[in-house]
Amino acid sequence: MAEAAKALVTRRPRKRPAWRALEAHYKKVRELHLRHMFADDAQRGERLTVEATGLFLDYSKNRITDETIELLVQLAEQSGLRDRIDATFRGDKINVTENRAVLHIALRAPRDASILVDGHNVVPDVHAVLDKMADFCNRVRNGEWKGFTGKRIRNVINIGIGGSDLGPVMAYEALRHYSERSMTFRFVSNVDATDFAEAVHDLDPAETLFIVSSKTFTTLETMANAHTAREWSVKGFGGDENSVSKHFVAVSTNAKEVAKFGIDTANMFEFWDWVGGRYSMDSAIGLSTMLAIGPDNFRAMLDGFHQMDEHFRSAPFERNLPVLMGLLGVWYADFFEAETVAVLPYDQYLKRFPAYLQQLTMESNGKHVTLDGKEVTYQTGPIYWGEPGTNGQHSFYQLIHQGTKLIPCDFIAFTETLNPLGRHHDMLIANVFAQAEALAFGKTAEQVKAEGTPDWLVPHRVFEGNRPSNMILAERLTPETLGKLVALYEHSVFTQGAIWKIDSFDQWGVELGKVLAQRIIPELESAEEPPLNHDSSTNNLIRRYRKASHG
Ligand code: G6Q
Repeated sequence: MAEAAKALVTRRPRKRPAWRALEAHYKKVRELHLRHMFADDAQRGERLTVEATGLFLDYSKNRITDETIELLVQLAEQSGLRDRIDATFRGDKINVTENRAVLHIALRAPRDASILVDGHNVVPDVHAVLDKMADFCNRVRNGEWKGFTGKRIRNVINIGIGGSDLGPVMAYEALRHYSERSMTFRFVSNVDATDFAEAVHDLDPAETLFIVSSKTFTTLETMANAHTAREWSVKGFGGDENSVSKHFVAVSTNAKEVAKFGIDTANMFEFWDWVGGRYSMDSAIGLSTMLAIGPDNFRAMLDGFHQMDEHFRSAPFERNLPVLMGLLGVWYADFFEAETVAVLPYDQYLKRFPAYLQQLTMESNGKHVTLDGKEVTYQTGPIYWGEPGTNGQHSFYQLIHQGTKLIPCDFIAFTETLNPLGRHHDMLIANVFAQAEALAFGKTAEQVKAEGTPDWLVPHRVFEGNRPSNMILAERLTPETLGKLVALYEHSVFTQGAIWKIDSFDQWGVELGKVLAQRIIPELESAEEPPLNHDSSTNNLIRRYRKASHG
């Protein structure tokens, strides 16, 4: 990088010339209404669109002008985004606080690619695990892998939490259409025993396989559930511990702990410390996904991820889907001061997609200091939330249309349905288009009056409009499309992290949660009244619980 460019990158984000220019530019744009921007520019709805890898993004209903995009792209350049992308794909340790490379892109690299971590090409390792997973999945799916009593496996339960749960759950739901319908897939994450109890209540241990998914294999919730599962399973075989090897497999980076738990490491599927939990659904953590949809569909999903990786790496910023979406997010978070983003998939199969994105976006960019440890002076990651349409329309959309908060929306829809029944799909798509239109253009007092509304009611029925949204359209929800969609958001999060100069790949807030409860558990369980040294509220709550549960 040229010296001058380097000097800009080292500046604090708000001191970059493009950020300053955007501050001035914002003052003009905030006064503009989408209604007028569209009226003044007949081509806007066609011009402000990008299509790549089969995903079409219409970003014309955003509160932007051509100049906004130019300035945002300059901001990306002045933030060193190009270098950050190259550093990531090169395997540099860009996760500085954990001194780790960030290489989920290697999980979907083709066999002949070479990506080095400390001089070692990790791509053959990735494919060796994928091949092992495929072989295992084929054997379970065709009945060759039998349970301890010789019955075939009909039920699969993934035990994991956070990144070891949300991706598998989301992908299973999203790709259910492609799943092996003769098998049942369930997911246990919560340490609340209800989660486990409900998951197994109607299952036969002889037909049930548990996948214990944990990068560290030390996570409290997962280990508690895994031990409970082992007791439940072994009991089903009259206490015969030899059954474990037929009914438990592990996905982890920690072979030692896996062996200690009693799972043969031959039945362990490996991944690596350069895969972050929330970026791991396409690693061995996706074993339940592969069991459900089969190895070929899983590889198609990886191919979708890879296509988006290549687009992100090579497309110019102004035509780059993840970069554009990331920059628009920065525009709303830092200039309009929007606190949240709603993700609204108009596809029932994507019902867990917003929950999945919550972790991806908020765990990655919920940070308050820069890479060099300085307090940020601007907003970082917004709150992501959402529900599938059209359901949300009958509840919280009210606030998006007429509330006092600005909520940029990402609509996601498919031109073809996987379940063509009558006119359902046309009705669904009519709704998503209508919502984006209504949010942008609203309804003026004149229009409301012209409908014969009495004067006193007019203000209540006015829609201000000027509510921004993106529309992401794809042809069909396939494994490949899902891979592209997830990678789109992964790289959009990355883009924002680069602008905000934060470490999008650590999660100290989550680590904190992992240790906090450890101190209180013995205080709840000890037979003797324990000395308590918390604050008076926590002490009181502990005493109250002890009294109630110890009788
Ligand atoms: C993800 C987070 C977190 C993690 C879980 C489970 O990025 O680090 O959600 O995935 O805490 O951790 P284990 O896989 O180690 O059990």
